[in-house]
Amino acid sequence: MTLTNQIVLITGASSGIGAACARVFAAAGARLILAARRLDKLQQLGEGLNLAPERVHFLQLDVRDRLAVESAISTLPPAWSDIDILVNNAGLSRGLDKLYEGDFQDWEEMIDTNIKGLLYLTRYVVPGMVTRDRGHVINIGSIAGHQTYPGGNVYCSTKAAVKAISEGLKQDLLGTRIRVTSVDPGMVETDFSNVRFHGDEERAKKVYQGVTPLTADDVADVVFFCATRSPHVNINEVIMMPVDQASATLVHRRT
Ligand code: NDP
Ligand code: 8X3
Repeated sequence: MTLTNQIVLITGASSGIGAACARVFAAAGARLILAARRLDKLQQLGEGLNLAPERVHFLQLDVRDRLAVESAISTLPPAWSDIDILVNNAGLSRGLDKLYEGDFQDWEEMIDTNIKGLLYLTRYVVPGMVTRDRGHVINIGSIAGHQTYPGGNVYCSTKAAVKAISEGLKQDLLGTRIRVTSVDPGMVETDFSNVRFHGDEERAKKVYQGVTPLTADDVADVVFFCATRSPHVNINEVIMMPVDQASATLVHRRT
């Protein structure tokens, strides 16, 4: 399936997996709507991609803000409004505390971003897809949605919710030509751990010590694979992890 001139909306495009998805879809000739809170990072990415203005549209957006999401989607210029592919990637973990010691603000941030933000984007973008009877929603879940690990409690529950939402959306879209996919990675080296540990870079680095983790590009490759199957093929779920990882808690460190 060709992606030339297809409109791809990627949330969390300012970093990591979202930025890598932007690069891979841009290279395939897609037109990109890049969304995140850090507009400067989106613009830097756009400059690096060297795309003509009609090929990229920036949305400074906090996905936790429902009214902002509604307004961003409903006021897209007509040339950008018929979104073909929605990559629900924006997300984060905060903390690795025991549940009974957890930080309420960390909880709110994860639930509001990973679950509610993803729902808002889906709710405002998918009706247009249904009207056009075409489209693809690709959610970035996690192995954390399949296996709960110590201290992962709330983050894991948000990704379990993403798994359920992907399954539910697929069921609710039965009878349409719209596809739904969940790409669920294990350890990917991005800003993820730095964000999880509130900027403690030393602690973040230790997560990947002695391991060859997945890269954001590895995940983007898989997202792209799912998006480019024949139109009658739906890849429901992909679980991927580094060779040195066997589960959320089983990691082989070589040094
Ligand atoms: P990064 O921290 O590198 O990127 C996270 C992205 O999400 C940023 O672009 C950030 O943009 C965006 N984001 C966060 N909060 C919001 C918000 N409220 N509104 C809009 N955008 C937001 O991490 P990753 O690339 O690793 O994470 C991307 C996704 O992949 C997440 O859903 C994560 O849970 C998932 N994942 C990551 C794994 C990993 O090991 N790295 C493994 C499995 C899944 P900005 O701050 O500019 O708003
Ligand atoms: C990110 C992967 O295992 O750190 O979702 O939760 S993990």
